[in-house]
Amino acid sequence: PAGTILGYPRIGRRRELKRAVEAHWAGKIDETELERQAAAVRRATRERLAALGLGRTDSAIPESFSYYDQVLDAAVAVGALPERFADLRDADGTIGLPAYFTAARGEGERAPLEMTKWFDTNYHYLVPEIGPETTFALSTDRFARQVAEARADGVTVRPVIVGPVTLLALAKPTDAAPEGFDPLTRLDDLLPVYVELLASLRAAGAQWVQLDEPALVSESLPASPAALAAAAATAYRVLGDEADRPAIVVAAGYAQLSAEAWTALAASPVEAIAIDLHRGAQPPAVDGLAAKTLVGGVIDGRNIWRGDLDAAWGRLDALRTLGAAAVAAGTSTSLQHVPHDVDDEPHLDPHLASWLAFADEKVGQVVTLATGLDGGRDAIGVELDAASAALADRRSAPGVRDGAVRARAAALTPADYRRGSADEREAVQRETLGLPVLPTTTIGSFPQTGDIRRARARHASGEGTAAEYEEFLRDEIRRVVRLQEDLDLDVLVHGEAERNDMVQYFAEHLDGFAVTVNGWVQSYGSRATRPSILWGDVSRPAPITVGWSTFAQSLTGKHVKGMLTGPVTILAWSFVRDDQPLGETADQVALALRDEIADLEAAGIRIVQVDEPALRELLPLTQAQQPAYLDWSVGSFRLATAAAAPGTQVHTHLCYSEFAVVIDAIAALDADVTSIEAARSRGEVIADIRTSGFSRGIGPGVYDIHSPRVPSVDEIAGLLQRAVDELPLGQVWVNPDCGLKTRGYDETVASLRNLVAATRAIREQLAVQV
Ligand code: THG
Ligand code: ZN
Repeated sequence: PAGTILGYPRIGRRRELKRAVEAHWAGKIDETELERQAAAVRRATRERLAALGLGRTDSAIPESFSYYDQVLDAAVAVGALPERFADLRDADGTIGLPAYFTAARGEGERAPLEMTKWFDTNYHYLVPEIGPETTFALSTDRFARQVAEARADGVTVRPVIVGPVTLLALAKPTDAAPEGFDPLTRLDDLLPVYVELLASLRAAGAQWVQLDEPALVSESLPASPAALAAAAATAYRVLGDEADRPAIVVAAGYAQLSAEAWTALAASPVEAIAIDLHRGAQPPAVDGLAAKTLVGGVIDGRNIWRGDLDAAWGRLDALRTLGAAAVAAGTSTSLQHVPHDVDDEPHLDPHLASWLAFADEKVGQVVTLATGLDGGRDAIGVELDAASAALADRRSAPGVRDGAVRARAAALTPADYRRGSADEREAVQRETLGLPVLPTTTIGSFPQTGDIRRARARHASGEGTAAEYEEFLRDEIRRVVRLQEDLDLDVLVHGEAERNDMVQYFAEHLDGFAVTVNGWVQSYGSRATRPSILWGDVSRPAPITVGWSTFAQSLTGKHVKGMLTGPVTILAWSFVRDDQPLGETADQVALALRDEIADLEAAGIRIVQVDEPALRELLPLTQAQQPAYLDWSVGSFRLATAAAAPGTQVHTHLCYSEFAVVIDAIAALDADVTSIEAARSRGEVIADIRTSGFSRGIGPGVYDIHSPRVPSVDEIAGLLQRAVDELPLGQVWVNPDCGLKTRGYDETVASLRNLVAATRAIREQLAVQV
């Protein structure tokens, strides 16, 4: 075909798959019913894609369904599940849904596979565990069944499967593996199973298969680009030389394919290569292309702008100069990173809507470009002109550029990014805040109970009065403050019952943002978020959090922290305008937060936390781009916080354990206190803090909030002891790993009680030593 997409959202337009899967987990529907509902989602997708113009019989329609995660799907297909799930397999060794879901979610003592971010996206995949002992064998016929299912409906789909190089490159060694084991060394053992898998797809009627190899674009994996390219050369020679297989398209989206990998794939016997021409540049002419189809990924698979279709056409047209047998239009990545359909957003401003393309609109763009490839530019002149007109309209639309916002940003000087001496701040704060040694606090959110969700939903749907909702939230704050006083925590929070999501809440209260109703994007498994759309210059029409924070402060003699989400995280978890550098947009958000902090201070709030859990997430994959990123991201945080008075204690919170990777950036944030996720890798985190010379307040989380387990007093005291042994006493704070929003109240109260008791025990012991 002259056009295709690399993958499509799998959760269903109304999150039908989430409902089905969660109902199955809850025991409400059996496996047969789950399979039936999943098949209905797949059928609806195929029919939708055909209606949008992808061919039913030319393999243009991808089959990219997954019950949970595409990496787990590939690991399961080749039998690469660790030993702890072995007894969940069927008698013949097949990995069915019970083993699949247990590997994804864990069960009792059986830990799930680790989850981590898929390249630099907001999607999280499950990390395969592969060791020298892993036995590879075809362990499910699910991919083949899906091909057959589509054929029965008259559709020849192109199954999408994570390729062997990426599967191994993303895997971590099993517990049984020797120190330093590299899963990539198992490639030769793995390939025969892919050979068998491809044969089974052909037998089921597949004419093409798409093997996803985004590892070939990354410079951030343990294996070097050269090692990955060498593995790809081996893999695609072996797979390509087999006769009994569908045609292969190797898809390497998410960034520029490495030069080595490009050369290797071009020289291999695969039939097609799909490259990212949105993030990546046109590759050079190399040997082997004359026998290949090139799929030019000119439509951005991970943002929601209608974009410059004419420029996309130009890039695609240029690709034809490389001498490939054929060129097809494509997306830069799977469309799993964008919502389904702009037409499903009745409340979006029509003007804004005309600038957007979600998955369905992007399919339309690909179909348009494919028509152009077949019939020449004139055949699509009308569509290209319409897209250009929408882009011009967007450039000049009110709100996209706001003179006051721009003037303020233009007037910034380096001094606006600097707070006074950190040592002096520390002295003032020690003097005035009156905090004990080892101050205890929480990250910010308290459990979001069914009551809170229901009240918010009622309010959102226009039921009840605003005053009733306010009073409900005030009651909630009263309860949370009283609870924290009873627990005897030192620095309190208001609990964030008013927030659905820590980014969406701010997006709803800032100019320049829009929010969606049905714009769900899978985050992991059955979970999704609705990223906000940052489309215009950002400003703050009115204070956002000040009322809630001051109300909470009025209830207690202890300090209540103001709670804000930082500029980098707001950008990372939104769809962000693509017409100016991210750093400029981040600074606009920072200025709005700077004003919010000033208002919090004026209202008597003495401690303000600005969360940046996504600081690490946006770190570019290519090392050459990392310094510039750290520069603007750290800069925007500093711009947000630098106007705070020396006596105002600025906190930040980051949730990931690879602390070492960004320790310098964290220090450069110049926050007074930083809390981090550390319960699962505490030893390393404390060692990293010590060796880095990080000298400000630090709260390495003392318990893992991702599990309902209540840590004992002894356990927490042990962790604290380690922190006070290795770090200066005055530096250490005591807090959980992360916010408590997803936990229940029973375990939260029990855990916090133990946290306070453990802190007291260590304080007493220290007093004795002194
Ligand atoms: N907010 C936003 N983006 C995020 C996170 C966030 N991206 C990264 C990380 N956190 C993703 N983690 C989660 C965790 C839980 C859920 C989604 C992403 C989740 N979602 C609910 C669901 O799918 O049922 C829906 C939540 C809702 O109703 O709004 O549980 O914290 N913006
Ligand atoms: Zn966190």
